[in-house]
Amino acid sequence: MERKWWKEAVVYQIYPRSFYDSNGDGIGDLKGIIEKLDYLKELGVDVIWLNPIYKSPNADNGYDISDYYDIMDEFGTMEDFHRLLDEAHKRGIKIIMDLVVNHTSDEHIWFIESRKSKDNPYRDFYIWRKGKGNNPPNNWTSFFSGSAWQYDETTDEYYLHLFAVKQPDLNWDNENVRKEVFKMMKWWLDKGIDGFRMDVINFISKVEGLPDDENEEGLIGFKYYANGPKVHEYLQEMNREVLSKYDIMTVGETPGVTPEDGRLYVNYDRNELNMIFQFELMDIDSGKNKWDVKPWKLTDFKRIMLKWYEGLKEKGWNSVYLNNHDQPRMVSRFGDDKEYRVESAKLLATFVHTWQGTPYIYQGEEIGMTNVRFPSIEDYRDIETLNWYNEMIQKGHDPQKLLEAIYKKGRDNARTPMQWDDSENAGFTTGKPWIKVNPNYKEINVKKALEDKNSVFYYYKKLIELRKKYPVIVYGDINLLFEDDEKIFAYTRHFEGQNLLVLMNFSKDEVEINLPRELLEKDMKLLISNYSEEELKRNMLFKPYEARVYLF
Ligand code: TEU
Ligand code: CA
Repeated sequence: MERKWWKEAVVYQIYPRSFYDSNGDGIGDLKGIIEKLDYLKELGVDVIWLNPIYKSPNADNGYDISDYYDIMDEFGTMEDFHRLLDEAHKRGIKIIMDLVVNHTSDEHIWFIESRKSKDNPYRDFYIWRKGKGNNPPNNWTSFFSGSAWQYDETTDEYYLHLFAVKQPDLNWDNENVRKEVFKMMKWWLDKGIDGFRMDVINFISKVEGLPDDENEEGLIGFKYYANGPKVHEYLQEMNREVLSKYDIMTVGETPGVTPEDGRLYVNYDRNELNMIFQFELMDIDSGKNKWDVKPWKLTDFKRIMLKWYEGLKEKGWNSVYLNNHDQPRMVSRFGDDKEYRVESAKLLATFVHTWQGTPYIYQGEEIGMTNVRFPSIEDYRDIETLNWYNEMIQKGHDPQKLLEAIYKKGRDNARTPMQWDDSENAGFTTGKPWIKVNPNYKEINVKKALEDKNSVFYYYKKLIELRKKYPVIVYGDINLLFEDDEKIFAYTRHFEGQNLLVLMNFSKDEVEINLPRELLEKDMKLLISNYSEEELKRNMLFKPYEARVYLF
């Protein structure tokens, strides 16, 4: 297997708005990130992925970009950005940027021009269609509730927006759109950035004719733009024109992708992307839709991860993540955010860092931050959450039940400010934060974590160190043990004579693990565990959420 720096790297995702506020306006900013680089250096991460920092009216917190060549006012200036890149590089940390090119803001100059007239040179940068009588051109729905079409009076046509009304979709079939995007990507790469995370990159090619979806459930129209007909042609063109000219890493965000589709994006010989984010694991607890939460099973968890491991094996590379800025906090979703918060946060980290693939840490995960339960809908900021809530209220649903779903799945769970210390507003800002802090910040914060050698933070630090020391953790193949067990997740890994045994109890019960004889006979060296050495004398009796990693 070919060694690559981005396979060995650990990525840390920063949501700048909620990371650290340097000037007291209640909004995290680039200077704030610079101030915290030493903290990230201490943790040991190699790459920072920055959520969008471009100029934006913030309908969707920066995913609606009005100028790709400028920095969002609240976040600082281009000079601040250059300093951030420089200071990160000085510490040996790379920076990848979010590339949001399925859509722009409706305040982007291209769209302002586009909507002016049917013969404007930019008209064809977006997807405009005539309505069907008084109805939109087709029945597709938006991720953020309602129709995916917005009527525009000026020219008496509709434009397509898969996300918010303020996020019109670009028309990738227009060669000039692709040229502009590639030019912009080079402009950033020439500044020395180290790669891109590409927002919904598998949505850029829509099926010709934009047909009605006969299946009127869930996200209507999805199959007509997810992994569309020309997506691979466009990504190969992007690779040829831009990516291949730099030593960078790329990761595509690709909702609705199976391992078969996945291979087409990441197989080495296809020259498209290095990695993608699969969503099958994130959908593990979804019923009719993300808000309809059903219990998840460990056997499904294992099955999905194994399928992706086998699916990309030797021909491509996986990314491993359990949360991000769109998802609930992993310890609340897959662990226990009460009695066993620390243990289960460490257990989940053990999985992310010892499975095959590049691990992605989302800010705050490394101190075990949890979901939040705001008392009122007024406290929420996320457009997806608010649009859904309003739509459901109009349909007559019970507000309290809606809040319960938001507590489990709302995106603001991940967007509350980073908890730095136990002072007011968790030390995130001296002003009024743009979104309230999680009230548990007195208990869960960075200052406390750094003072406690048994903290979640130091466990992450150690996992990252182990990854650097033992190539088997990066490159080893995987063999699952006890595949059908609903409590135990266990596997061995092998690489060039190095062997690893990972044992994890994903339950609140004590569980005895009966290792197969051939493993019992081996000389095992414990590399890391989330219970104390003293307790480990219990041998193979595993405490709640206990995790151990052995080298043999
Ligand atoms: O997310 C894409 C996406 O599919 C999300 O709508 C996701 O399914 C949803 O958030 C889960 O609840 C990306 C970005 O990560 C997200 O923050 C943006 O809002 C979205 O694209 C539009 O740019
Ligand atoms: Ca600020």
